[in-house]
Amino acid sequence: MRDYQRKLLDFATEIGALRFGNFTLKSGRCSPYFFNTGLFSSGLRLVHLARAYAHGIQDSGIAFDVLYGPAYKGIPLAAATAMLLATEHGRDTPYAFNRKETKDHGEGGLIVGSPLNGRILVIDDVITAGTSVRESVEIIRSAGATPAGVVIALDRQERGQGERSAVREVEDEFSLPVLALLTMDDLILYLEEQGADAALVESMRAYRSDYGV
Ligand code: OMP
Repeated sequence: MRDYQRKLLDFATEIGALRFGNFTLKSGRCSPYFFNTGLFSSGLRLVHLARAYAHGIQDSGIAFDVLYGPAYKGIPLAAATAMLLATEHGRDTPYAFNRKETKDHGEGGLIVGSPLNGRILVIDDVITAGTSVRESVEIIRSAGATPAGVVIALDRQERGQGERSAVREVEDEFSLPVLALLTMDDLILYLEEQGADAALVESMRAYRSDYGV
């Protein structure tokens, strides 16, 4: 695990953004953990999260022109990560996001911020089944731009619509790289390193083997 990944895990645990217990997911699955990026809800918390995204993006070497954050959760992620890319990596990156409702007055349109020109990197929170990523690819293509990749905080490594993982399905279907700052395997490793309760580690492993790939 890289230093920025461990720091993100330490901080996410500290603020309760990464929780262990019983959670019902969007997919209906019952999960022993939940990662809630909505809890990075202060200036300092957002800096920690955006710093990890900026590191991951820089390390990945994915070439792109505009960072795109799908509404609503992707909006602060795109804005904050563009700030960290500029202030900590000397890379002034245009960013954009979509409205959920098209406006028919004022500036109009579906996209706010930089126009979607060239190669677009989608920034999102978590991929479980990949629903939200599919919508973003459609929006980018209909704007005449090219999706360049997807960056997410957590890949839960769960099966998507078929037997492959949701992330692999997105990569194959759209020929796009998906960069995850963390994976479920990283979480299990982290719990073991921290000497977590054996029953918790076991429940994570059991979930991974039931729904994972
Ligand atoms: P998909 O759109 O099916 O990939 O599900 C991803 C969404 O599930 C995220 O955008 C969240 O709204 C939510 N989610 C989390 O935020 N964290 C988790 O650990 C799990 C989920 C989830 O419900 O699967």
